[in-house]
Amino acid sequence: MDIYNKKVLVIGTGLSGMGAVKLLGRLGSIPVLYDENEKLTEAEVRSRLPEGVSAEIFIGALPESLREEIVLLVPSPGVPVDTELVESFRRKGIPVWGEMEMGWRFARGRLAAITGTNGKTTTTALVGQIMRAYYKEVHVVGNIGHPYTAEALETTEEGVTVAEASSFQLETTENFRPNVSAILNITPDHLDRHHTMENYAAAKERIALCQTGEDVCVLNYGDSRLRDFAARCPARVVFFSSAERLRQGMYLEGEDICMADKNGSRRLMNIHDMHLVGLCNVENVMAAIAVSLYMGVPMEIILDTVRKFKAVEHRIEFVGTKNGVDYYNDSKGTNPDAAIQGIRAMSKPTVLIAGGYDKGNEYDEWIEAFEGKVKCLVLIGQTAEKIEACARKHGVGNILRAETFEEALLASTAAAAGGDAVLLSPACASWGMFPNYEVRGNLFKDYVNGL
Ligand code: UMA
Repeated sequence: MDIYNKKVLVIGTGLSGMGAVKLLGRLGSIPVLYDENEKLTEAEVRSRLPEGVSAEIFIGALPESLREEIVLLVPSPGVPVDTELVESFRRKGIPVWGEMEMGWRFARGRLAAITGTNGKTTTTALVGQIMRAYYKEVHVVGNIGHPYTAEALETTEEGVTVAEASSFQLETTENFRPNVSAILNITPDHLDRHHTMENYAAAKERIALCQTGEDVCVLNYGDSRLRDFAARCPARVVFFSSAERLRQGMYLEGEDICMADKNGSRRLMNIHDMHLVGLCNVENVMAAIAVSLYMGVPMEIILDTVRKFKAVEHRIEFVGTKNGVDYYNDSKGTNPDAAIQGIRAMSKPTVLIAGGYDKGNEYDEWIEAFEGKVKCLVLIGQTAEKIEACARKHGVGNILRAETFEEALLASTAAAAGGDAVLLSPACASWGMFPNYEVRGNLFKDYVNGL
């Protein structure tokens, strides 16, 4: 497709939109940047344009006349693709390529792409670190916070790229074909955007849809949906399992991570030889080992890097002990399933700060996972009422509601005594109160460090 000197519409002026504009500018096409947020100003958006790139900018409304000139649409991940705007272009046969498709089309070298409801950032960061221990040129991109589009033209045939792909980014792929893909797990999340579990799972499966028998897809054997997908998956499937011994693949036996292949099975490492904690992280590590192996890294380098790797920020991150109370930042617990891992990792009576943006999730399973550990639940945001009703139904009695995040922090400290833990693990996205979960987590850490 020829986009040289042609107008390409980029929707959204956040990280991903700016990455797309950078790529389009360097490819010689004419980026048209559009954002629906009327509070933005053209001057503010212009000040964030990548260096040396110019773009036409429209805020709030898109002129009808312009629509005829657009040859390609690049929506940011946060932009739903079932809207009238996107549909109107689709009806005219205009391709809709999101960040993953655009990045992949213009990148070179080999690609490992990782998705899943939970654990994808940790796994991507770990695979990135493993690649860096072996290869000279490594790019880590995508949902992890560095748009693939911004990096695509820096890649060479010798390089390797590791991409964290969200369901939002996979919804807008067409020919996207990683050499090695991984789907870690699929549990309910983002149902406000995808509407049904089937749509959400279908978006995730798109990571492997254009792969062939020359490629590898790493799947979680413990996830029945993914086990079913294996039969339809066009790539060679490699399973990992934390629950049962596999005849082929990676599995956990007692406290050992093992691998079985045509040469038999062998123990790779003990789970206590790594810094990551929790069964979810054992699964992330098994997936990372499999992905890295099929990306060509020798096993001893993989295991050496796994042993050195520390947890990523905002994921069950220990912040410090203040007045005998342990504070943990799990701001990345943005859905009930992720937050279950957060509360499961606590061993002391816990004051839990939760609530936020309503993605249409149900909270029963998460609240059942409290198992009497939560001595006080401090709720914030849009979901506070829904969570409170659900928690009371499950017999959680001590619930406080806070209007602001600051109020919630002060209330959590007041509710905790020496020997307790305070955990920020919201089970909800931060949107509406914060731009992203990093800002939420950093505010929590600043508060704790200032105590
Ligand atoms: N906008 C519109 N119309 C809409 C929706 C948004 O114009 O209907 C505009 C907003 O006004 C805003 C811009 O789009 O100006 C924001 O775009 P965005 O929401 O796609 O955010 P970006 O800053 O571009 O960041 C995106 C990802 N964000 C989302 O998926 C919501 C980032 O993932 C990602 O790191 C980045 O691209 C680079 O790839 C964040 C995330 O929360 C971490 N991801 C979700 C998750 O992990 O659960 C999927």
